[in-house]
Amino acid sequence: MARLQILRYPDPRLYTVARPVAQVDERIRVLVDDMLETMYEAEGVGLAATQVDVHERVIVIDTADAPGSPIVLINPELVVKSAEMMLGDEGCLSVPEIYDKVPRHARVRVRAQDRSGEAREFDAEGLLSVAVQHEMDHLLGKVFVDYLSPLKRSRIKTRMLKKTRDEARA
Ligand code: GNR
Ligand code: NI
Repeated sequence: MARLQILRYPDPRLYTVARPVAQVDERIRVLVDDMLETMYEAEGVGLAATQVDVHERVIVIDTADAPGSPIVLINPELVVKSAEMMLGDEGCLSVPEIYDKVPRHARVRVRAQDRSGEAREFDAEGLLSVAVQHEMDHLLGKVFVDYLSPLKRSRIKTRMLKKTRDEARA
C-alpha cells in the first residue's frame, strides 16, 4: 500500500471530470487500497480518486466511529434522491481547515460496483448520504466550496494559496 498526495484547492486538476472504470481489475484494487491508506492517514471520512489525481470513477468512504468497514464505490450512480434537503457542515481534505454549510439530499439510493466488480445498491442518510454526494461531486470536477458565494470562495482560495506557500517555506 502507498500513501498518495492529496491535491489542494484551487489546483485545476480538481476540476477534471472522471471517466467510468471499464474493468474492476487488480490495477483498480491497488488504487482502492492506496486510497484507503491515504484516507485513514488523513483522518477523512471519504476520498475520491480525483483528489489523488486519478480521473476514474472510484470512491472510498468510512463514516463509522471505529474505522475498518470501508465502503468502496466504483462507477457510482444515485438512483433515488429525496426531495427533502439537508444543510450540514462540510469539510474537505483538499480544502483543509475550511468548514461550511452545503445543501444536500437528505437520503439517496446508491448503485455502484464494489471492489470485486459486483453491482450493489444501498440507501444512505445522515453523514453517509452527505459523504456520497460530496465524493460524487469530486468525480464531476466539483468541490464543496463551489456551492459557496464568490466572495467566500475567493477568500478561501487566498487562504489556501497562502497556506501552501507557508508550508513550502517551512
Ligand atoms: O473528511 C471529510 N469529512 C467530511 C465532512 C462532512 C462532509 C463531507 C466530508 S468528506 C471529507 C473528506 C473529503 O474531502 N472527501 O472528498
Ligand atoms: Ni472532499
